[in-house]
Amino acid sequence: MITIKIIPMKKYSTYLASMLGSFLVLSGCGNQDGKSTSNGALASNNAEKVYVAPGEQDEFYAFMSGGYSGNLTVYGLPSGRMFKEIPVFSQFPTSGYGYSEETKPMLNTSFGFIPGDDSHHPDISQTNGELDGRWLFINGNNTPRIARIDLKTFETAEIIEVPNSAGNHSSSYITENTEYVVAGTRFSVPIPQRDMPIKDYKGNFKGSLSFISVDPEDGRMDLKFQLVMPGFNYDLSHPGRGKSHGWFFFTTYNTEEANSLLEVNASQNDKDFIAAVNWKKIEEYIENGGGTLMPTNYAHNVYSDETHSATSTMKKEVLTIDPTKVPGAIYFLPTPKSPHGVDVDPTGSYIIGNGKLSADLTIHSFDNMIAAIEGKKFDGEAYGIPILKFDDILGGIVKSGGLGPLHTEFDGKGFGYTTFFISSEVVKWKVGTWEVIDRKPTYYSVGHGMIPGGNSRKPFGKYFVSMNKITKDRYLPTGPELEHSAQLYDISGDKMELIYDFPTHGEPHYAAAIPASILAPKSQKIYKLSDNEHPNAVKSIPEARVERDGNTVHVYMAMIRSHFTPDNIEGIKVGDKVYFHITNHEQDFDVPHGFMMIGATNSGLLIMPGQTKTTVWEPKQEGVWPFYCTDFCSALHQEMQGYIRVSPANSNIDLSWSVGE
Ligand code: RUQ
Ligand code: CUA
Repeated sequence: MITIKIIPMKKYSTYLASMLGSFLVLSGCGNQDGKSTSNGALASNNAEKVYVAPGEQDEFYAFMSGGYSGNLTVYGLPSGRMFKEIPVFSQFPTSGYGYSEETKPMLNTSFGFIPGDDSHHPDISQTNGELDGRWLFINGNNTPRIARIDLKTFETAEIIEVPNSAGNHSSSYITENTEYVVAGTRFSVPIPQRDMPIKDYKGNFKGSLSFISVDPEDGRMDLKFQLVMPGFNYDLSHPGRGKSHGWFFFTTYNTEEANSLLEVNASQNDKDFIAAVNWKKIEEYIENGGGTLMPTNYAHNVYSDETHSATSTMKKEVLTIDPTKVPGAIYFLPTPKSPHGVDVDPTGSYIIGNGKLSADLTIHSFDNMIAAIEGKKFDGEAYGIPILKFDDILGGIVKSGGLGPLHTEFDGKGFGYTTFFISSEVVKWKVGTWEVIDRKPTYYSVGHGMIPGGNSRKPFGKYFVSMNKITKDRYLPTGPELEHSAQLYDISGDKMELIYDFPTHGEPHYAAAIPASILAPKSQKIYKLSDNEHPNAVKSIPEARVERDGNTVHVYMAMIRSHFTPDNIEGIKVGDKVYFHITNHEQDFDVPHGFMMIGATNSGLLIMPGQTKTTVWEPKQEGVWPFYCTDFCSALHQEMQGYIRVSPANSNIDLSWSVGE
């Protein structure tokens, strides 16, 4: 029996709910029959702007989060061509990531092996507040993790789990010298986790904000400290930069601390907070011996390009910080209407709160914030954390005329671009005067927007990409499921111009883009075979062999156009566990070989030049079973195959192997 309590809603939320409903109805504009139309954005000069002629290359790399695919996709701008899907938090049969013995440890967590996740917010490493293109960080939202992608190899190089967190959403943004990548919890939980009644949430659950340091040389992550904050929902975050470098800003909602029916109960307070965290002050506190080590359990997984293998280490403690013990380090900035995104302009002077139940944008001034802190002008406190006075810190209000602002990006020319989910539009406004300059519809219901370098001191303000939640009639229908849609706007002039639509994969929440001129020259072409330190690598043909150890058989195999060494193996028995350790001997760019074995209960492998990968096969039936190369590598690719003879468990056929006999 379900009892429904009627909770009085404020008029405003009723209004919003009905507005939301009507916008969704309005936004279906019926071109569902698959016929092309000539209206809209495809004027010929717009076509030229996105046309990258055959053989030409794009101006930007755009990295789009994969949402519930758990991955990251790479696109070119302006063409919208997809170049690659990079597996991060999910098993990926295309390459064998998460299936191969070498990469399984990457998906290890304190909960065990996790084959998927929900990735949201990529951010590219910076030096002096400018994109340096060394690494990209992205969060796993569901089982809290942060990954580092190496932008030389476009491979996931490291994943660190975030303990005491749940719904790792206000992540993975970096400070302007990549000192820290930050991971904040969306869902507050008991810290440490324990069995307790849910209704005792208020005052007892906590929200953790984690600061993970990044080694400036090799990018290695290390969970430095975790702020244990009041039990709000920490939604998004952004670093200070320039004058505000040393601060980090986190939005909160559900300052009501409701534990049920949040759509109503977490919309009661007129204002929630942006938490301003002075991490440099916290560093000082830690240097003076502050903080408490808490026992916990989290995985730290690191991939090595030398051994072509990952290791997973379980860490056992985390340094926690009680915010009330570090006076002067944390303040709450009141911000209207359940803010979602918090964004900082390229100069670091303004902190933009995007109140998702609001029409206006609230701009906090960093200078005003510092003055208010110095003047000790507080409006009370929450759980011992001082609340600044809204009017004292206000820098301005953008009267947007839109509804449901989510995120703001900057073009580096003095303008902000804010996405509005409910009114399905992007609004361009001027930093400092707060006047609205332009607005354009999005098709439909935009989440994040992205300008290359838009979260840095130096954005490249040529394109704006809107990442839309609802696709409806933009493409040919593909059954009930449609890919999400991105739209490209030319923002080089005064007015934005919608020039292109392209589908995206999974649900790209945020994206990060960088000029190709920074990344392309550094892109790695092969792995040197001579540098291969995989313990099971076959670095020269005479090392190829097959060895038995009880019921386990190790096949040490080499591959080169267009054969395997060995390619005939006998003496395998039903019930054996056969490990194929395969080394690709090619030393040319773009010559991977693949490997698939009939009846193997995992994916195949795709092995790059100079690389070694391992997969397991457990033969269940006697017979002679083939394997082959899955990647069309030469004119004789179809000849790249081999056989394995599987005999009964009790047979006495000797183990033997050969090639060319
Ligand atoms: S958050 S738009 Cu992760 Cu806005 Cu999705
Ligand atoms: Cu190797 Cu096809």
